[in-house]
Amino acid sequence: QNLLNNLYERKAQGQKSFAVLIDPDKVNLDNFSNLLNLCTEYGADYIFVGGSLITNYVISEVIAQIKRETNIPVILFPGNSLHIDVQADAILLLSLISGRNPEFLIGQHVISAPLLRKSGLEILPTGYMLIDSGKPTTVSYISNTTPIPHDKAGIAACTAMAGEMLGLKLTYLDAGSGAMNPVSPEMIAAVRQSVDTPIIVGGGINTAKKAKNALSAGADVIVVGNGIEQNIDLLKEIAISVNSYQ
Ligand code: 1GP
Repeated sequence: QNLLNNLYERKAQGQKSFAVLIDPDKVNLDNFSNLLNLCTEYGADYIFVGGSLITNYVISEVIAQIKRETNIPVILFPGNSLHIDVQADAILLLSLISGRNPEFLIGQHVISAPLLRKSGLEILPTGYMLIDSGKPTTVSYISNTTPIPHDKAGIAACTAMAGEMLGLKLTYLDAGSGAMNPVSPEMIAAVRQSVDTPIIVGGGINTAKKAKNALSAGADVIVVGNGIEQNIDLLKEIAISVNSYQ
């Protein structure tokens, strides 16, 4: 229960956080140590590991290295029940509530439940919402779900509300990795007003300005993946933006 409690405490104190998303398929193991050192140096709060489609199956090696070289909590961000690794600290148990595909609402969870119970991983029950970003993303294709239209903040607010009423403890608004447009501040603000859960926002946050926009609108945690893969200096800029709220 540590990470979940901690997320709620941080939210209560208005403390903002950032997570670095590591896609195991894109990790360059030669300079991975460098990235991990920078994550420690700039105070990344969490490392998320995962993706909707993973092809090279080095999750285990990647997590082992993160655990060896940092003290940052590792949270699985799975695309399906194959993406579980017990070396992590916790797992975002994502129910894809913006979609109507039962497989990602509950199906994969049923398959994984006995393993998760045995694993000792902290379970973070998460209402996961995909938001249209202007172009199809891997996750919308793989999950076979329609994202919430970019400008329909009301739909996002009602979806988040329903997720919270069903008992989901975190709300994740995701425009998808490499999104052309991140989730709009208007939508984040509408969701902020409709739920008390911590709100995680990711997808297409590739500048400090976009990070600030998401945080000012009410995100508690921002997730940055692609932006850092393309420009490692962004890590420092994101850290500065997040710290400016403390
Ligand atoms: C995607 O929220 C994450 O699921 C992060 O997206 O890779 O675009 O930063 P980016």
